[in-house]
This record gives sequence, structure tokens and C-alpha cells, in this order.
Amino acid sequence: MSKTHNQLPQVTRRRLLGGTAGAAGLASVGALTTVSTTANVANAAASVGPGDLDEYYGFWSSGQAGEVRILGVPSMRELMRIPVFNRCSATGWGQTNESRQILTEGLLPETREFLKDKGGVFLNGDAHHPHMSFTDGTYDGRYLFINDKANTRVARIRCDVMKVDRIIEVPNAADIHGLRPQKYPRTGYVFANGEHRVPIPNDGSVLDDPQNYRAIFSAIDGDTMEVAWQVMVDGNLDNCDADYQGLYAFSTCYNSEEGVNLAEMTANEQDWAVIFDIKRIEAAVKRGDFKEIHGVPVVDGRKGSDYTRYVPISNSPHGCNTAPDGRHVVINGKLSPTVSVIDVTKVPDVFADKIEPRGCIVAEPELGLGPLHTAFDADGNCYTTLFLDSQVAKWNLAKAVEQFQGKDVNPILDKVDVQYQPGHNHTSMGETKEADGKWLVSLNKFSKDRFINVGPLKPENEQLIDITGDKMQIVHDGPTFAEPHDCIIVRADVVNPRKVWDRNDPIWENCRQMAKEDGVELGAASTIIRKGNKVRVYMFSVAPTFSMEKFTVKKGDEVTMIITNIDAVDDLTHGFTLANYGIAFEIGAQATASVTFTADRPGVHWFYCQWFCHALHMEMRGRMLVEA
Ligand code: K7E
Ligand code: CUA
Repeated sequence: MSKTHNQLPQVTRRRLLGGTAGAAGLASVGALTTVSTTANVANAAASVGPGDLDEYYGFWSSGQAGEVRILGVPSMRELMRIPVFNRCSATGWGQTNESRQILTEGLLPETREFLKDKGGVFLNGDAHHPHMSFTDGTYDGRYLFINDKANTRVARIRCDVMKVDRIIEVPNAADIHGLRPQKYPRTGYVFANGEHRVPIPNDGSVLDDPQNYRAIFSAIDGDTMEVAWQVMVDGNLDNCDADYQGLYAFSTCYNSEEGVNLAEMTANEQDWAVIFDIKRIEAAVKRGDFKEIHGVPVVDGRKGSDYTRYVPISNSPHGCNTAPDGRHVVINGKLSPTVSVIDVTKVPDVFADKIEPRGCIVAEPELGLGPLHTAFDADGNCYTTLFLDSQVAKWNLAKAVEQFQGKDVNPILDKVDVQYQPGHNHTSMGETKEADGKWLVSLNKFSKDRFINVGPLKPENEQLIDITGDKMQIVHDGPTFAEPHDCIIVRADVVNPRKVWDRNDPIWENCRQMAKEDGVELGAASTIIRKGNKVRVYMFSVAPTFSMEKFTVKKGDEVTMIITNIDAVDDLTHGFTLANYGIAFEIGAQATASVTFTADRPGVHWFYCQWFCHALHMEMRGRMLVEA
């Protein structure tokens, strides 16, 4: 394996960043410690045998596929997919009335207007950063939050049922990228970075005048999913993280030049990390020191503001990761071979102007080419992905601080080749105070020669690395489809999803309302209620039958199917597919789901159950008769 890696020409990797990397003055790095070989590749799946359960849940984003995936760690078996910003054929996400309500109710009125003749919902998304809600510095198993860079949205997933219950479009901001929940005292706020700078308001009155574009940092209330406040900043916003004290949030910023093309954006040697003083911002909002835009208080946090500080960092920092020691925040250099470490205890002095912003930097080790993201173990060690070097560097935080103070120590403890070009990485419980230093996942952008060829579009490659010893050991390669940017690895005991739905779940409150209006009981009614040309068909399913063998509607009727799965058995999901009408959705055990369509095709149309449920699953079907 390492042979293959060695054959990968340096020039190829450099070409990926093209002139940018060169222009940014990527220097070769000096003395490095030895590189671990990956010769000892075994499949970690072997350590979790058939029928055995994983110790961790992994929650993976999926980039432009728009969903969240649940993996078991360490087996790396994909367990489930949660549709979020996508259209899902299997579950009916994007088609059922319930999912469409979730996909539309949090959109801005002008976006709803914009989507009116485009099917009403966005069909795509770009999901980068899945993070769980916190209480007191560690995961609490309530929610997952994830951003959609493509359409400026943030979604919340309920971990009790692993379904999305709320999606909002963030006003004023453009293209949400970095996203992190507050760690302490609880979530609390979900911080979200609007990456791209746009005019505010972006109504066509300002166009080619980049000096008047702004980037927006948002604090979303994780309980209500409403934007509590926003801060307007200079430059672009990339990634962010929160502290363990509930006082500050940190964002990396590239493009301090405020350019609009590559050359302009990378011209400066220095960009910055922005620190947000949450208490000062909250006080400003209380006091009224803001401008209300789109119904949201927007505080001015541009340079010179009381609410922010700008810490100069070498060109184009990317990842932003708070260490489990509760004290250090690692800013990853990207175009600089260094990471810069902020000491949170020095930040009050920065805000009090007792020290320069750079005074909160307590370490800046040179790790290798293209540091993007950093993960942590329980022993004060950090694991940084090196995109250009195709490696993960393990380094010691305390040693890096000593080195910064002038001592002759090398903080780098180990390096391992990964295949190839890692973006995010993540350790088990690594973004919480309960980091346990067992597993590291490296999410690599390219698989190149690791799998049999599947055509011009290749899978990416994620690798599982055992970090319990001094040397990192790669134990598993796994292909992934577009494009898990990021993941978290959560101890299984933190996550306790239900086995079947609660019949009173709020997700189908719309169906409950309809049933109330019609005087029928969900799960017991098998009936058609007609009001003019609006028809509601209530039925239930019990394996292997639907409660209606057939029903008749008229051509042109607006038909709403409301179906309850009254099976209460674990793992007994039914579906409803209406053939040649483009309709299919999932109905979990004890769940109700509905869909509305126009019966504009006369004739006999079979409906059937598309989730295998019974030996007579094929027979689980019936007919819709549409009168001409
Ligand atoms: Cu580094 Cu969107 Cu988190 Cu991709 S971002 S790698
Ligand atoms: Cu019910 Cu298949």
C-alpha cells in the first residue's frame, strides 16, 4: 500500500490546487518524524462479527447527495440513510405532505414564491457538517444539526426517530457552511457561517460592487429553530466552533481581501480567525444596537467592533476545532503548513484590549502541507489531516505550546499515509469533553487505485484508524459516494432511538387535523371523504393487507391518501406505491403518512406495498379506479 502511495507523484497532488498553492508560497516542510506504514491493513469489520453490534454510531454527512448516513463504528457498516436536503425515492421524503411541510415551512416567503412553479421544494442540497446537540460539554442524544451550503439552510434531525423535524432557510446569509452547536451549558445556539459575501439586502440594487458585500454569522436557537441574532463580519466565513465555557465562538475566514476571483482571494499573506463574544452580542441585541433585517437583529461585527476580534492567521485557514481540554482551539492553515492554536483563557484579555489579538495564539506548529481539520484524543494529542501530503499528523498540544515558547521540542509524534487527500477527520467522541482516543476516521477525497474501476466517476475513500497505540494503524478502507465531508462518532449509549413510532408523534399532526375535521379515527378508518373535488382516502395497513382493496375517484379529483401502519412490530415497515402516478413512500410501524395528488389519469391503477414486509408482501396491493 505504501508503495502505491509513494508512486503517487507529488506533482499530481500539487496540481489539484494548481497555481493557488504555489502562489500562496507553500514551502516544503522541514524535519518530520517517521511515517507509519499502512502495510498492516486488516478489515476492522472482522472485529465486529456477524450479528455483533457496534460500539459507536457514526453520523456522516453526504455533501451534494444532501442526506445524512448512519454508520456503525468500528465495523463501518452503513446502517441507515436519513433524507434531509434531497428527494428520497425509498421513503417519499420530498413527496409526502409531512416532509413537504418540513421542507417548506422554514423557507423565506420570497423563496417559496421563487419555488412556486418549480415544484415547491428544493430538490438538492450540499450537506457538510453534522453535529449533535450538547449538554454540559458532551453529546446529549437529542438532535443532530446539519447545514446545506447549496440553499442556505440548516436542518434538525430528531435522534429519537432519526428523521428531520425542522428545516430553516437562514435569512441575510449566503450559503451556510461552517456549523457547530454550542457545547456549554447546552445547545442552545447552533452557530452557522454564511460563507459567501453578498449584498444585504440582496435584492438587485447592488451588483458588481464587492466592497458592499457582507458575510453573516448566525446564532440559531436549537430549540425553536429560529435565528436569534446575526453578526455581519469582514471577509468570508468558513468553519466555526464553540468553546466549552459558553462565552465565545470562533470562525475561520479566508478571503480577507474580499475578492471575487481566485487571484484576488489568495493575494494576502494573512487572513484571520474571528472570535465572537456571545455575551456582548446578546447585550447589544438587548440594548437595541443592531439593524433589523428580514426580522432578525443583525449586529455589526466588522473590524473595530466591540463584539468581535480578528486574529491574524496565515493565508486561508479552514478547519476550526476546539480541543476536549476545554482550553484550546485549533485553526487549520490550509495554504499554510501550520496550525494556529488559540488559548481560550487569553481571549478575555483580547477583548479587553490588554493584548493584541495574536496574543491569544499559544502554539503554531508546522505539520505538513495542507492542514485542513483536526481531531483529538483524551491525552492531549491532536490529529490533523494534511490534504496535500495525503497524511494524518499526530501531534502533542503541550509540546507544541512549549515549542512556541522557544523550547527545542518536536510536537509531531507520528504520521500515517492516507489514501488519498483527506478533508475532515474525526475521533470517537473527539469534539466533546469525553473524547476517548480509540478511533479516528479519515475522509479522503480520492480513492484512485483502492477499488476496482467503476467508470470515470470514482468513489471517495474513508479509512478507519486505530489510535490506541503510539503508532496510528489503518484498519479499514471503505468507498463512499458523494461526498461525506464530515462525520461524528458517538458512543452508542448516548443514542437511544425508538423501535417503533409513537402513534401521537407530532410529525403527522396534519393528518390528525384532517381526521378530526372528517370525524374519522386514524388507524381505524377505511373510508373516503369527499368535499367537492377534494377527496380524502383513509386506510390502514396490517401485513400483508391494506384495509381497502379498491377505491374509486373521478378524473381531476385532488386526492389525499392518509395511511396508518397499525402493525406495532419492530422492523415492520410498509410502503405505499401508486403505480404510474409517481408516488411512493414509507410508513413505519405505528406511523401515519399522507400524500396529495391529482387523479388526472383515468383507468385502473394498482397500489402496492414497496417495503418487503411479509411472505405475502407481493400480494399486499389494491386498485385505484379513476373514472373518466
Ligand atoms: Cu473542510 Cu465543507 Cu468541512 Cu469539506 S469542509 S473538507
Ligand atoms: Cu407491506 Cu410490503
